[in-house]
Amino acid sequence: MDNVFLFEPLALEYLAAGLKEDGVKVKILDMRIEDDLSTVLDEFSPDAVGLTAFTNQVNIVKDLARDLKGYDKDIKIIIGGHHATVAPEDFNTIEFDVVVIGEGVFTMKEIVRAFKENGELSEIKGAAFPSVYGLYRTEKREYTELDNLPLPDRELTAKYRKHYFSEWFKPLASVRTSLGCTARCNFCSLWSITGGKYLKRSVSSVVKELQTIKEENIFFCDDESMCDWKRMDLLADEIREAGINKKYFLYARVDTIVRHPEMFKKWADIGLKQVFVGMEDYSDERLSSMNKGVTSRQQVEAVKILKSYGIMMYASFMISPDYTKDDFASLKKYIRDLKLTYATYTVMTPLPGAVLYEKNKHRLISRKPEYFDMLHTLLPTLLPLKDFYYEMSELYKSAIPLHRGFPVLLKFGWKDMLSRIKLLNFFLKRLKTTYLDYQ
Ligand code: B12
Repeated sequence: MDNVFLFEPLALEYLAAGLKEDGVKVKILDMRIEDDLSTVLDEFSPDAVGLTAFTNQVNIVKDLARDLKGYDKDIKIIIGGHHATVAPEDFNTIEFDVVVIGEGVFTMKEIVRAFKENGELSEIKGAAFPSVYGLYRTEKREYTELDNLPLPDRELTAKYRKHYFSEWFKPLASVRTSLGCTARCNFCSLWSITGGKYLKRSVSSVVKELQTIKEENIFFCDDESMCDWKRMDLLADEIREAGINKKYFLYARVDTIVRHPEMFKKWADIGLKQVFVGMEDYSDERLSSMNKGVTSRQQVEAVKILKSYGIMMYASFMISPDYTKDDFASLKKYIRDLKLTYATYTVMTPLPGAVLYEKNKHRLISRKPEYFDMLHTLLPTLLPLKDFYYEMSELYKSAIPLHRGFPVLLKFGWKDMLSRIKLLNFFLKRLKTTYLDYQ
């Protein structure tokens, strides 16, 4: 995936900004780019190390924590991020000193302060401590108002910044404007993490942050950017008034596009180039069983609206493990009828913290963290695995006909396009043989 998109480590930049406010000396090591840990440890010699991970990265951070303790057993290791938030007990191992649940800036500040002053860690809200008796959890920490957080510290990633990119945008910066979602899809855990709330920053604080960013391309690193359309309408006005000239890429829902086309027009005028849309499925029955809250009719309309404003739809479909060959064929026909120019396909995955996970956790065919990458099925497929993955790779290969996909690929430029085609070929081969991973 890191060959397809690599985004700045915004979580670490937030945490670092908070610590620097307290006079703590901080370094960010982006090990996706610079993997020489021992040199950094020799030079920087940290007292504490914070690690972040999604579920598919759990074993990576466990190995890292082991390496760190092997280097110096007194280094305090703090783990936070999405997986620590939804399944903290998975980090109940001796390598970790503290597990942080949820938003981490203030928790991290308090932890470091307690380490420095030999203070009482158990009084810090939103933390958990590994022990042989199980994870000891402190009182829950409510989500911080986003405007109370410092702006992320991008100076600490200055040397890496040219490497951050997504398919069409390089270099790319990320800005978080909100957290949570107003929808209640059963495959997603994000709305429940914030206790159902949609937290948002003020328009002025987002504009202030945008003014500090050098990159021309901006990804709005939200769970769902457009939920509060009035706020986003205002943000577009303020961005224009401030004379900010950038290109934007964000997540939006089909129903928001259909209900507020004029707001998308406004955003297209100030630089919105691409919208990632979770289309998920062609069938209204399946959409409804996911509690997606949109219909295929709305999808058709949303495609037309974005196209009419020259915004590229980055359509994402989630293949249910119960897909038959007919379902694959119907999805392919649907995508062709919609005249989409770009689409990606993942496998519907029960992610920890989601309703879908709670309902299915007893029947997972694997629990390997690495397989929570939305490409490995974790539920039994109706088709034999080999056929399922053959059909998946066929979708990638041929659902978008060449005459429609090619002009979009051309936007990469010839040189980049050739390397992209090579990468796609490699990916397709890998996808087709994914069934072998289960043997
Ligand atoms: C942007 C994003 C991406 C970016 C990458 C972001 C990055 N920095 O690398 C891209 C598009 C590349 C991406 C890819 C993927 N993503 Co993604 N992504 C997100 C999204 C929308 C926002 C993440 C983010 O940066 N938020 C902004 C920062 C500031 O917030 P934060 O990470 O939550 O950090 C705060 C706290 O968690 C805490 N914290 C975090 N780390 C730490 C560490 C310490 C020490 C402490 C104290 C606190 C702390 O404090 C932070 C400060 O505010 C999340 C949704 C979400 N809310 O997490 C999904 C999400 C993380 N992605 C998800 C998935 C599944 C994937 C993919 C596997 C999907 C795929 N097949 O393509 C890939 C995996 C990529 C990989 N390399 O392995 C899932 C993860 C589910 C899970 N259980 O793991 C999420 C939660 C979406 C979802 N609907 O469930 N993703």
